[in-house]
Amino acid sequence: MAEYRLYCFAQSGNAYKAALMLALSQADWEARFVDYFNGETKTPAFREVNEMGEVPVLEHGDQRLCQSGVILDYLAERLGRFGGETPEQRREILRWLLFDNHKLTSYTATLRFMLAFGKAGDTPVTRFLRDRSNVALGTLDARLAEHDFVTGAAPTIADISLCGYLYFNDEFDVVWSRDFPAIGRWLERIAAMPGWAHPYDLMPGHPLPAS
Ligand SMILES: N[C@@H](CCC(=O)N[C@@H](CS)C(=O)NCC(=O)O)C(=O)O
Repeated sequence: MAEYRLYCFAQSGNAYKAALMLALSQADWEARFVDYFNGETKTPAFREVNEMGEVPVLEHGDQRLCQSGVILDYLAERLGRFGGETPEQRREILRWLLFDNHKLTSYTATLRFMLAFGKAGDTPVTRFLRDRSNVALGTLDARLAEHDFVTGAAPTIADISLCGYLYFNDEFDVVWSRDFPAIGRWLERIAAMPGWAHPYDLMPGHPLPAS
């Protein structure tokens, strides 16, 4: 059995944040596939694993953690990677983790879900989500026009969190070079790091079976 066990599925950008951290840190980990598209996260058995009914969930020894930001913080501490050096850096990482969870991932992931899996097309709801996602992406793009990584010259768990959904860009109709070029260059820098893999290659469950 591997040292770390991650409940995940390939289409989950939130689970990707934890999986990517484990991969970039060359940790000893294994995936535990969660059959989200057949309702596993809604089952009583899964609620025993996570009362919030979500992936990712990380098991390590007798610990069981959920919420990608908490998992990233825990892994940074345990693995000694991507966690920042000073209290100021750690607060800066926390600032971007909160921005990601509230403003970037929330709107972008919901937009992508509705387009890619809900086949919603162009509706008032998807237009609202796209506007909100674009504002958050614009904030990130402006930051990355000035810095190689979100909190400075080196990658941290803030980068790992913020990029969680952004390698799925063809599923929410964003072209980085056209729309947010600094984000595109940053995604290439992350993808060049040893251990990087696309979410569909890092976690089980892709492609989805034909419905
Ligand atoms: N804030 C949470 C979000 C986790 C989340 O939304 N997970 C989704 C998959 S990407 C999920 O498991 N949803 C289950 C459900 O809604 O039933 C985190 O960062 O871990």
